[in-house]
Amino acid sequence: MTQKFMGIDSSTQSLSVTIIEQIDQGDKCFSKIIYECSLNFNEHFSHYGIKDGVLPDTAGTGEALSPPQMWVEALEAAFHKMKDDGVDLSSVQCIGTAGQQHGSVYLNSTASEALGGLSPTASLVEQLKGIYARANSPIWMDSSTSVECAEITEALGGPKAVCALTGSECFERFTGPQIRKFYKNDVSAYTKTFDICLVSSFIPSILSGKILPIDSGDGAGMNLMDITKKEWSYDALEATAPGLSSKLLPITASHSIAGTVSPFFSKKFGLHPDCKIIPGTGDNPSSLVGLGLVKTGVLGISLGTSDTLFAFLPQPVVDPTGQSHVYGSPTGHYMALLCFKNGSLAREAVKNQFALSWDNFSSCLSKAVPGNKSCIMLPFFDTEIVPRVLKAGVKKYGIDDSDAAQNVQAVIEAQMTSMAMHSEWMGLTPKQIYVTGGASANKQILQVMANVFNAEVLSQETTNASGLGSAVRAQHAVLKAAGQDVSFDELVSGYINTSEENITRPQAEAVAALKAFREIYRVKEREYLAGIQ
Ligand code: XUL
Repeated sequence: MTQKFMGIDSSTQSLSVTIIEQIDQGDKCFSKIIYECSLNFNEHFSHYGIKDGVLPDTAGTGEALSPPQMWVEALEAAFHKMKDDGVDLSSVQCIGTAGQQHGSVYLNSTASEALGGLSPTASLVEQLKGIYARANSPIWMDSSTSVECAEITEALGGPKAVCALTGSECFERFTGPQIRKFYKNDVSAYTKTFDICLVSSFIPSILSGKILPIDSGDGAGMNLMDITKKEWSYDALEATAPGLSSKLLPITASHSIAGTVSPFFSKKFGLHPDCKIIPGTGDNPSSLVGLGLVKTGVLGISLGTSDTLFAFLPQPVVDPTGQSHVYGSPTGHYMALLCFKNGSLAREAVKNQFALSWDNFSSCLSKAVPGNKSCIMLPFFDTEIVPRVLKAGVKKYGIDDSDAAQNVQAVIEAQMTSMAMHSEWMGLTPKQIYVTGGASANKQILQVMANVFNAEVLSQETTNASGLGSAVRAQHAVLKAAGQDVSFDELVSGYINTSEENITRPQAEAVAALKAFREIYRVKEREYLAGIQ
């Protein structure tokens, strides 16, 4: 017997779908990816005026907004694409979703009815255009809420208190400070807001035709959830904006079943009316599952629009440096995460500056002498989250601006070194790192990673662990509801390719050179940060 499960990942620059098939053979079952597709926002939805999924920050205030209607249009377009590609959606048992973290969608009093009454004869975009109390959604790239972060921090008793309560200090992109800014700047629109969703709860709300709760994985990225109780913290809600508790549904567990697919999707695209929907989670918690990090011992790195470094935690452990976050893991446990904003866009900036192809970019790295003769780039092409840099500006030490190879090497060595350096507090010396995200297909980048971390690096057949993780979460929820006690560990074990040719091993000489490089980088970064205080 075969069953299918779908994962949808609504990320910054694209919306992607992953379908897995479970094949039962006697008392054993195994699963594999049978379909993937991705719709890039620049390519398909530039009519929203976005670049790389985000509206231009014309005022230069550090705001990063995206139109929620673009995500709606992308969702329907993905179903049209699956239909055109001949995917049989009738055997999909359950859909799991993931979204870029922290981004919020503000719905008015008409949203519930509009979602519940969607007609298959009209488009989603047409039918949902009136449901917003705020036209554009703040997303994780936003750095405009320092004032609100300070206000919430003070009300809650200081940075350490906020971190102990919510799992993170107040960060500009987190949803709580964003809600506070919205309330302060447009109290009338805030008052008209009936429901606040995260991107990760908005997408499954459309699929199920009813507003669904936020899960504890992504809820932890708001500075609003009590991290140990996995419930809203009323102190944090009060410190953020009046009446906020009435705009949020209670937090839910990621592995519950939240509903079934709405008639819009079953009638229009042939999904079975009993196809289940589970609560959405953040793209990083979803990647944790997709990469198989359901127990300690291995580190995960995602090289996407943001670069993130994460690890499974059985219990919440707070970062003494205040730079990392504790989020919920979809397994019911926790994860530690560091987020670097200058990920793929910084790599692309260097590639574009020297008009390189990705092949040229890689060959620059393959010829590089590790440590770049101590030439250093601090790659703050945009503002940065770790370390906190609120004004963009690339700083170069000893780098020749006309030397493409030196710049390529400098940006990659800086990114990997920064990740290793800022995760030292975790005290992990991983033997293996599992990687995902678009740039995880680049072997030369993985070689630098292996050398900087002195660890083996393994990738997957898919570069979208978040979509895969959501499909696996859907599978787990259905098996659990049917009384089959299959562990996440069993479900995820087959997706990492452990064959010899997929392992990028550290090279002893390069490891030593990059260890020395890390100390020089540490000094330069400290000096730079001291200079911008
Ligand atoms: C994590 C974060 C980013 C977004 C990108 O805290 O801000 O990784 O989730 O999608």
